[in-house]
Amino acid sequence: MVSNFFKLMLVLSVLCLVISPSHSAVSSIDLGSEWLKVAVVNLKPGQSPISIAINEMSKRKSPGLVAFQSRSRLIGEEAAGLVARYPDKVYSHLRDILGKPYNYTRDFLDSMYLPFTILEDSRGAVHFKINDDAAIYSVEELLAMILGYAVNLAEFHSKVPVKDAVIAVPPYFGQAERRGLLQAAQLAGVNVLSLINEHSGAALQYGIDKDFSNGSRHVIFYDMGSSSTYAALVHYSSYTAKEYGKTVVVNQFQVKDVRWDPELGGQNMELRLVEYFADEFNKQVGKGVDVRESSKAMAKLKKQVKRTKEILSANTVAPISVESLYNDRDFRSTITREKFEELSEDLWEKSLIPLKEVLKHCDLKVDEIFAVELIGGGTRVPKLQAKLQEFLGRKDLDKHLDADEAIVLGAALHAANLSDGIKLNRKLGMVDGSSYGYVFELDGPDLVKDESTRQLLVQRMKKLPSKMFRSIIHKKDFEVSLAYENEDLLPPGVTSPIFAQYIVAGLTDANEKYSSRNLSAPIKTNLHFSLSRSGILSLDRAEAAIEISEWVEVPKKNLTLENSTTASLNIAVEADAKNASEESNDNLHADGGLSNTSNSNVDEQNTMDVGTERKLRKRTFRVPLKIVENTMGPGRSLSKESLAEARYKLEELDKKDAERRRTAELKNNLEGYVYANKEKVLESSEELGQISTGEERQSFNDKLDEVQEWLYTDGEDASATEFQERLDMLKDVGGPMFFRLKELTARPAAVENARRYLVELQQIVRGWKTNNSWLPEARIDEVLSDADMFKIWLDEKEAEQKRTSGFSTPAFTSEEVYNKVFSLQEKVSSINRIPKPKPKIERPMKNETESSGENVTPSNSTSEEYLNQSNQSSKDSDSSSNEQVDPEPKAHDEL
Ligand SMILES: *[C@@H]1O[C@H](CO)[C@@H](O)[C@H](O)[C@H]1NC(C)=O
Ligand SMILES: *[C@@H]1O[C@H](CO)[C@@H](O)[C@H](O)[C@H]1NC(C)=O
Ligand SMILES: *[C@@H]1O[C@H](CO)[C@@H](O)[C@H](O)[C@H]1NC(C)=O
Ligand SMILES: *[C@@H]1O[C@H](CO)[C@@H](O)[C@H](O)[C@H]1NC(C)=O
Ligand SMILES: *[C@@H]1O[C@H](CO)[C@@H](O)[C@H](O)[C@H]1NC(C)=O
Ligand SMILES: *[C@@H]1O[C@H](CO)[C@@H](O)[C@H](O)[C@H]1NC(C)=O
Ligand SMILES: *[C@@H]1O[C@H](CO)[C@@H](O)[C@H](O)[C@H]1NC(C)=O
Ligand SMILES: *[C@@H]1O[C@H](CO)[C@@H](O)[C@H](O)[C@H]1NC(C)=O
Ligand SMILES: CC(=O)N[C@H]1CO[C@H](CO)[C@@H](O)[C@@H]1O
Repeated sequence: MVSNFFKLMLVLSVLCLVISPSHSAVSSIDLGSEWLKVAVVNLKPGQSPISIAINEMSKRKSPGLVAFQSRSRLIGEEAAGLVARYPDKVYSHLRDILGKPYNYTRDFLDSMYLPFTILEDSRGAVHFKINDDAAIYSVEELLAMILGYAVNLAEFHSKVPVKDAVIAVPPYFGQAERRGLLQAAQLAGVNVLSLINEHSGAALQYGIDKDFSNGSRHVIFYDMGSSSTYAALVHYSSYTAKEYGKTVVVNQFQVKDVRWDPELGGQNMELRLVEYFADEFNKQVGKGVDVRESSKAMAKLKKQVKRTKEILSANTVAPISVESLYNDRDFRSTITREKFEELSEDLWEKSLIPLKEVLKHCDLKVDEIFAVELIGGGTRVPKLQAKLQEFLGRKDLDKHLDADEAIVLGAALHAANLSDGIKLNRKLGMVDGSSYGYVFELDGPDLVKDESTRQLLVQRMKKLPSKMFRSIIHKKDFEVSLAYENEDLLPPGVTSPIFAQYIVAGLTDANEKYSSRNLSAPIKTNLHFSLSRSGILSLDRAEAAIEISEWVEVPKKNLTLENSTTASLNIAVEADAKNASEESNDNLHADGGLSNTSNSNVDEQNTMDVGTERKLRKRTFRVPLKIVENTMGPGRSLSKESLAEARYKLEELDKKDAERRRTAELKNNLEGYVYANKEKVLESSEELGQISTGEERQSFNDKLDEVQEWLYTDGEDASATEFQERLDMLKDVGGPMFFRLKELTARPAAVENARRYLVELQQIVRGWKTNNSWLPEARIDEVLSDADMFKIWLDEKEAEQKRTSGFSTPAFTSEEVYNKVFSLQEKVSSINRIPKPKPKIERPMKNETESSGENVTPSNSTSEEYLNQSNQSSKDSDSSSNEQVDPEPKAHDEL
């Protein structure tokens, strides 16, 4: 641990030197199924550039929980405190049920003893019914709250606004999960720079401080988290490149493969213990009692079992103890590590499978692997380590990374690399691949299904990001579905391989419109797909490509040029075609897109025209087609309306949270005021006697008592306004009294101060008169007269105060005195600032005139030059445009 920490510091200090300063902060979020970790890249001087954002309890990881309890929403640590008491109101494992069908989610939650009230939404996914206020929240909405919390932690930690983030996701996250997470982030107002697969985060953190120029290596990252396990094979290497004429070594890594078990993790072991202890408790109690019937009891048991499992990692026996587990009965027991390992017998073999698969598919032997780095909390279990050692035939396992934080720190590096404001000088190229292979399928009227209507679009591990392009020939509007390539390798819980459906519209129309033209090829439909950096596949654009042959009049060129002109015409057509595909509509409707291009090409070549001739020319038009997304099922994205509604709901909750915080603060203020002043009234009763009547004090004291009483009865759950009103009321009563008390000493002190200054002022003025003869007489007289008036005011007010009772409003205040002193001082210092006039330096007149003469000349000539120039340039452009006037007739398009 110590050495890990030291290493981390080392990396950070290296980064310190290489990140160029600027004022932005970006964050990374490792969203686990139980925990979330947040890192911040912040270039404030004096801070380490990449750091973990600790939460309000000073912890480096926060519970990924949202709770709704007595009309409040609580997130993170606040929610964690409620799990054992209100297991049905603290929502967890949201990451694992995002985009999943209802049935899967229900079974999953049941297996975890999570007693949430769930409903099936219109998509077939779940949403949650929150009992207290009958509100309903989607998984996306709850996740948005957690992501918002994460970004708040980042902002709180870095003290600057953080909007950009990279979010780490498990490799088996499918399309619905990735899209859903992006929507949740959008709802939370988080700008996701990219999602990153967890293994890439770890691989980045591993490689950032290493040099692979002496040899490439294969490293496997083995991660067992609380709900899933994966093994990723990563190849590190380096290449040399030229940079500013220098040869530099660039290190890089590529993810070769990743294999997973999405339903195997630390929590499976915990569940084995939970079942074991539940049985034992039932046996202890007898009488057919089943502790499983109480979700509260199960929540308590689960919480304690986590500790028991942790203890077993370092000990051979561990106790468990739960006070009042069920029906007021305590539960106490112990378990040996041996028993625990026996309970989880089948899990140990299972845990090796991802590792074995990744080796098999990459055709590598164990001894070709440089290191197998362990990350994730699950890898702390001794039996798992023993199994891995046995399989790998190694004595020592590689634990060079922080098992908890490697991913989030690596993701932060990625965020820094992607953000505009931050430059990482330490470079590490990263190539990750798609976790799944994808196909597209076409369907529609008159579409004969064959090998062309179902095609592989993305091969597994295809580089992220990528763009794909496919052409098909068809005459009518059709449907495109995107699906997982392999039905046996779907994301957990997903039942249908199809994850997106689109209708491509406008093709039928285009066919009708152009079929009468002299088509030189059948109308093609081009489909443009993209696989984003976040691993999301989508159909971005579709267009119909129409190739027409037509005769056009072109200017006859002189023979030697004819050949080249024709060639350039062809090039022009091609160029136009290419460009049209990159640009959108503008060019496509245009009658002129093509002719413009060809014209300008011809212009350059030829200025002498010898009449026109007819030529056969091929032209390609691209007509954009409309794409309507029509995805069905639980993976469907929230509609625009749902998003707007969700945003409104979240804003309302945020407002309520802010109000709750304000109320707590105002209550605290009121309590503080009552305590402090009750004490004051007691302690300074003598002084108070000088400035207040006994009646006044009694009345204030009574009011304090009254409010105190109220605070612990009706005021317990009062509103912010009620607290504020009472504080204002108390201040109205107590304020003048305490003010008089303060003035009792402050006023004489102020007067003394003022009189001392008035004496000092006389000295200053005397000094001016003798030493600073240049100071204007009038200003000095003004100060003196102000000082006299001030003195008279002081005398008058002091006399008035003597006549005034200490119990009533004072004749004057210390503040008034200080203000008058300040304004006098202000005047004095403004006189002090009047500079001594500089003795005039006598310059011979001749030289002065000479230099001013020099000045005039250039300014005169410059303006002349400028005029000349602009004249000339306008002439130039005239003549050139004359030359450019080209008699060649434009080709007419009758589109
Ligand atoms: C979900 O489960 C219910 C009963 O548990 C069953 O009737 C229904 O067919 C299931 N739906 C799907 C899509 O599997
Ligand atoms: C590369 O290897 C050589 C010899 O094995 C060693 O001297 C050198 O320090 C190494 N360089 C790096 C960057 O590791
Ligand atoms: C950083 O950005 C560069 C340039 O876009 C890219 O080549 C490289 O793979 C990125 N590396 C990481 C770790 O994101
Ligand atoms: C149609 O195109 C062909 C070549 O593709 C050409 O031979 C023919 O003359 C064209 N017909 C018309 C009417 O333009
Ligand atoms: C064709 O153009 C070239 C170059 O512009 C010129 O030298 C030549 O005289 C021209 N020939 C005729 C027949 O006009
Ligand atoms: C046109 O150029 C091609 C080769 O580019 C040549 O074979 C052909 O003879 C040329 N035709 C004329 C008319 O110059
Ligand atoms: C495409 O158009 C852009 C300007 O819009 C131009 O700079 C570029 O050269 C064109 N590309 C081709 C291949 O003609
Ligand atoms: C420019 O020079 C002429 C005499 O040469 C003078 O009359 C005129 O005022 C000058 N203009 C400026 C702007 O100095
Ligand atoms: C008296 C004086 O400073 N004369 C200077 C006037 O300017 C010329 C050149 O500009 C100098 O050479 C003289 O010394």
